[in-house]
Amino acid sequence: MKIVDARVIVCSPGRNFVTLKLMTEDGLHGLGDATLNGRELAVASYLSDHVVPLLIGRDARRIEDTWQYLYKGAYWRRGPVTMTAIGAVDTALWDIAGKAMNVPVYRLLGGRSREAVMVYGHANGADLESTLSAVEKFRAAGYHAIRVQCAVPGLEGTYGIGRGDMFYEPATRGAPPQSTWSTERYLTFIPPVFERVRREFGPELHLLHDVHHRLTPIEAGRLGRLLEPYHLFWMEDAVAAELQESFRIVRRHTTTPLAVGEVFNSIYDCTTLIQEQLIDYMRATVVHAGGLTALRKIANFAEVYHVRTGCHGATDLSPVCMAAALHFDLSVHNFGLQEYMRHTPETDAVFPHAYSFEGGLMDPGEAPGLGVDIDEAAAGRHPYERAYLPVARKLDGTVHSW
Ligand code: CS2
Ligand code: MG
Repeated sequence: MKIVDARVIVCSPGRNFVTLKLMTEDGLHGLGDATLNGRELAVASYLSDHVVPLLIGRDARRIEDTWQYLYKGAYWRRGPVTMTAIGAVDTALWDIAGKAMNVPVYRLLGGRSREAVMVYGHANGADLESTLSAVEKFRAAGYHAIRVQCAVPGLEGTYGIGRGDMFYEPATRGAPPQSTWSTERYLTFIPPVFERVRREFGPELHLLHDVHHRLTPIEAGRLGRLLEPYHLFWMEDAVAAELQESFRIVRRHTTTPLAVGEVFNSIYDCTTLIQEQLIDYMRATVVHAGGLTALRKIANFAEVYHVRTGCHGATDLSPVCMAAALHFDLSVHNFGLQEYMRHTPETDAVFPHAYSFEGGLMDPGEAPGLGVDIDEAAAGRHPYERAYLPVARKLDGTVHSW
């Protein structure tokens, strides 16, 4: 089953997406998400200029071999651009394999390990009252798990706070916006927010919080300890994890469960974190960690060390990645929780899909392959527009950690 053609489709239905479409001689096609927020065209070029010429004529059934060929054969290993491109090819090949065998991808991955996939929604607010009403909206919509973010008074543009009702988009078109940051104000402000949320909503709801890599290890240990009475499901990205050993310090100081990894693109980014059981949830995802082939290996390795999965699922991961994540989540034994930021109606129209949400749970559906397609005519009506994530500066102007 030879690959005979490939297209890299860049579109912007509300935000930018890069999609790889592989076509086989049998008339099948497979899709892979290749979106790297704020650096989209680098991946598009990596694919069209360097990878697609290697794919034409290859057997689409050789998923593992193609992964190894692109990873080990390139000499230059790892990195977000490379791994996103490999992830796109790998995802498209799993999609083709499912269609060729007329089964949904989760069946190829070992079948259902659970009835459905629990997801968490994003309750954001510009102040405490609007944050509480956002939590209520998600609770009423059936979510069992809710991430709570609240703008810190006196700081301009706290990252992670949405614009619009039940919708959140991290990037902004044009030049990178700036936000301000103060660890002192943040650490004073956040614990009482959770105290209030627990008081209003009771003990059952799973609550999560994303620190967006803003703290040092000892500050993160302090925040984790302050949040212990409100028993979070997880505290996310408390510290940037290039230095995996940092998490030893965080772990020593708190029993709040820790999640990290949305920026990871390789198993080598998390070997210490996993083997030393320094984290509870691994957030690497299909698109940025090299596809289903690579993510399954990370999950299987993590299973040995009591680490569960908690895939990143922001709006900058396209519905193609969302579908792949749901097939993965449904099948892998050590699944923990899946992030679900709802895409805009324009995005959903470009990417018709079989996955569905009901009562806080999602299911990838029974369509063969991933169960997601791209309407290329609709995509063509939304041309690419350069966009960036914000840059954070401390109150004295110093660039702050992401
Ligand atoms: C966030 C994202 O979803 C999350 O947990 O951290 O907003 C993330 O910052 C963006 O997806 C980055 O592209
Ligand atoms: Mg995050």
